Amino acid sequence: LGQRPMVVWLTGLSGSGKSTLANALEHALHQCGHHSFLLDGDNIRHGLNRDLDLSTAGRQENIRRIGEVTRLLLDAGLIVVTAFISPYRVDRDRVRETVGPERFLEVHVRAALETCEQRDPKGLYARARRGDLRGMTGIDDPYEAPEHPDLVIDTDQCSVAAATEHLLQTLRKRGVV
Ligand code: GGZ
Repeated sequence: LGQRPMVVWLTGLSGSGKSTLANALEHALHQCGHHSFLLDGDNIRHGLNRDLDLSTAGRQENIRRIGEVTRLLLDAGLIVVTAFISPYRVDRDRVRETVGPERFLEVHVRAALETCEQRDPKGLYARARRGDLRGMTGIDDPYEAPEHPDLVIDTDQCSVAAATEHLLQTLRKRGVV
C-alpha cells in the first residue's frame, strides 16, 4: 500500500486533545494498512528525553530532539504522528526545516483555555491557578499558536471521529495516503 512520508505535527495546549487525536489517527492509519509511528510524552519524555524539564530550554531541546527522531522515521518511510504542546513557534519552524517543509503538516489542535481547564485530567491547571505549579503553558508560560497551520481542529466543536476523518481527508488531498 503506497504512502508518502509525512509528519502530522499536532500542537496545542495541555488538555486540547492532542493525544486522543494522535491515537485515533494512528489507529485509523493502521486499519488502512499504512505504516505509521506515534511520538508522544509516553515514549519520548520518559525515555530519550527523561533528562529534560519543562523550562524554556528544556522544552526547546525536547522539540529539537523530537524533530531529529522524526526525520529518521520519515527517512524510513513512515507516517509520523506527534503529540507535544510544542508551544514556541521558533521550535516548530526549526522542525519544519529539519524534516523538510514538504514532509511537515502543522495541525493546531485548538480548544479554549477555559475548556482545557475544565477537562484538566491531571489537575495541572488547578495547581497552576493555586500557585503550586509554575510555568504552566497558557497560564504563566506562553502558547504561540501557529500563524499559518495546515489544519485547525476545534476540539470544542468537533468529535474525535469527525476530527480523525478531517485529518485523513487532508492526508488524502496531499497525496500522503
Ligand atoms: C505544560 C505541563 C507542565 C507545564 C507538566 N506546562 O497534557 P499533558 O500534561 O499530559 O502533557 C503535558 C506535558 C508537557 O510535555 P510536552 O512534551 O508536550 O511539552 S513541550 O512540548 O512544551 O515540551 C502536561 C505536563 O507535561 N506538564 N507541567 N508547566 N505542561
